[in-house]
Amino acid sequence: MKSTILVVMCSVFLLSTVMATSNYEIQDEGEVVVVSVDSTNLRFSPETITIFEGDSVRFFWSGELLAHNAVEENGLFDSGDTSRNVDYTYTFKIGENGTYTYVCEPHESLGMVGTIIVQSAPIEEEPPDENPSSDIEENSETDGFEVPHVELGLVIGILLLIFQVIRIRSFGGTKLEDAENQEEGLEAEILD
Ligand SMILES: [Cu+2]
Repeated sequence: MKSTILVVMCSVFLLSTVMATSNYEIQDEGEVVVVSVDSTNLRFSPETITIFEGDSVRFFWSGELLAHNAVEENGLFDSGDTSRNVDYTYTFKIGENGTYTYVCEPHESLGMVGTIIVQSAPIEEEPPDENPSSDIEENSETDGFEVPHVELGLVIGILLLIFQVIRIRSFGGTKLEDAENQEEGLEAEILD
């Protein structure tokens, strides 16, 4: 009975930890669109891109014949000095939606100009309940405690167990039944 509570406690704790972690990762993710220099040596490729807030543009070229850079006309981003090898990434933050023009400074007059259209971040629906972490939890229950990062949950579970034992002892035998009933209720709640 108590070991069941222990396992349930650990599972709930781990589940919440994993879910918090994965939410953070979802927020952090954005698409990365690469802009390079085309074969004419005087054009960005692609010249126009459309992305969302949270996405990144990576200006990437190497071994070019000419040295280039990418500078937003209002200074939002700037890849720095012109170079034949550039690897510079700018991530558009929430609120930075709009249309941006950037140039290669030495070749602007020759038409080396690019456009980035940044759309507002899509309003995300609750992601469907494909929850890979719940599979891991089930495995951790059946396999015993073989999942390496189970330790913290285990420690908390043991502390709760010790707390229960102390409480039952200090309340004496007459309260034991009440405590057991409370545990039943707690377990039922968690399992719901
Ligand atoms: Cu250039």
